[in-house]
Amino acid sequence: MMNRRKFLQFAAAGVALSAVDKTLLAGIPEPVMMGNADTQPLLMPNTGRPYQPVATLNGWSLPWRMNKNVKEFHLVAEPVKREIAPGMVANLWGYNGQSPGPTIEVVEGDQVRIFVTNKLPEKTSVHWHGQRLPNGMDGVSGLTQAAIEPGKTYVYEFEARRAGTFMYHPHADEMLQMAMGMMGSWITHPKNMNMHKVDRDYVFLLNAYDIEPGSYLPKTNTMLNFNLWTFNSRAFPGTSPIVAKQGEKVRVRVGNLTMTNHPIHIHGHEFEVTGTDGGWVPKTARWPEVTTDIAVGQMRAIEFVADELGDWAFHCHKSHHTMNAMGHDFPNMLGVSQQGIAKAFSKLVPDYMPMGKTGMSEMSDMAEMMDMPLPENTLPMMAGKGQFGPVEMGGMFTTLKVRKDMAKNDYTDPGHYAFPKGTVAYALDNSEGLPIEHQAAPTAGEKPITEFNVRKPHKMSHD
Ligand SMILES: [Cu+2]
Repeated sequence: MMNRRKFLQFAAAGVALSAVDKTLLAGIPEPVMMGNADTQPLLMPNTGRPYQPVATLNGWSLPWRMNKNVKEFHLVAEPVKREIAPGMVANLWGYNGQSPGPTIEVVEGDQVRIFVTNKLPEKTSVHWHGQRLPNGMDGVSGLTQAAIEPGKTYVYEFEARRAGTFMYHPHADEMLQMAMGMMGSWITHPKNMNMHKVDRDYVFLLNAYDIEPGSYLPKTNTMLNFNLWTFNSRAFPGTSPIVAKQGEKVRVRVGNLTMTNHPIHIHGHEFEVTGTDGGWVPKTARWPEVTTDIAVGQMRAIEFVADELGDWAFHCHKSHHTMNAMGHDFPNMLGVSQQGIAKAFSKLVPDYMPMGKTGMSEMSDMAEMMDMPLPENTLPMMAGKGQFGPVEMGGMFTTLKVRKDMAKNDYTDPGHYAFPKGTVAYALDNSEGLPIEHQAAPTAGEKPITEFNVRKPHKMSHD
């Protein structure tokens, strides 16, 4: 967590963070800033009522101060630099140094006051998506309040009436400001700590950007052609893993502020949707699944017992959304040799990314072979290294890492899974096939399977 001391260190080191003029802000809590895109340690509550905090994937929670009985937070809307993954930085708009902004955590029944300072070049507002609150605190500029002009600070004040998962985002020049990354998560914890209790509680937002390879600024009029699909403004392999100790009950809360739906899929486990935008799903109304579609503007909380050890994929199931910086205009080149063509094209079209003759994996190999550099500030479409080779994923992809030993509040990456001997899919190094007892026995009346199934390709090709 970035405290004041660290913030000053950052400022001294010349890191571009906005310092808010103190004289302007007398009586307002000093804004807390974040300098990097890693998953930060839990913010354990030391004032106010107790709760079990959430871990924000590639994010952090905003510290508050108690003023009498009111929890006071300070959000600063401002231009930020966000590392999407190592090798690519985007010039976004966000809050308190990052996009998304910090997660705000309160307890059901808390009286909350949020100071919002606008350091953007245009007016903004903050809408507290999903909350029950007085109409005038709903943050719809023009409709429920005047927009916050650049340089101004507005105060929002309401009681967190309903426990659950919420989001915040501007309701002023909304399309542009959300396409620039302005959003954050909000968790209202239940008053009773034993309600909806889990061992680990994660939250992140689904967001998307259209940033041309070689540029830093998102195009903000895009409706369909987004090329960067992210979990909390972070693309694989930049996404942090979801970690758990074997047997722990895990909740993952996901909010969608992109322009399309995302079927979020988990490997190796089944989950139940336990919470939606509207609150908690009654136990009798839950069913098990391995994929749940999250529509635009929706929040979903899924819960599962992490009982299977390993490094399990966790991703959006739209395969275009697990790719980075994807161009959509290339033809299907399966079966077409491109020796020589790619290099020629890349001279004419700097961001030309061919589709390979045998598939798209070929592409990354070819780029390396032909010495085709990636344009500046972009990500390979398919990236990430696993212990067995390239993962060939990007975008909305991460891993669920289940281990025998993980300390209670330890959210650090435990590294690669150590597969027990004999539990990994293996290459057949013997053309005779498996020993016969491994094959299915023929049922009565059928020809024995071995008669036609065990061929001898070696002999045939060498004859
Ligand atoms: Cu998706």
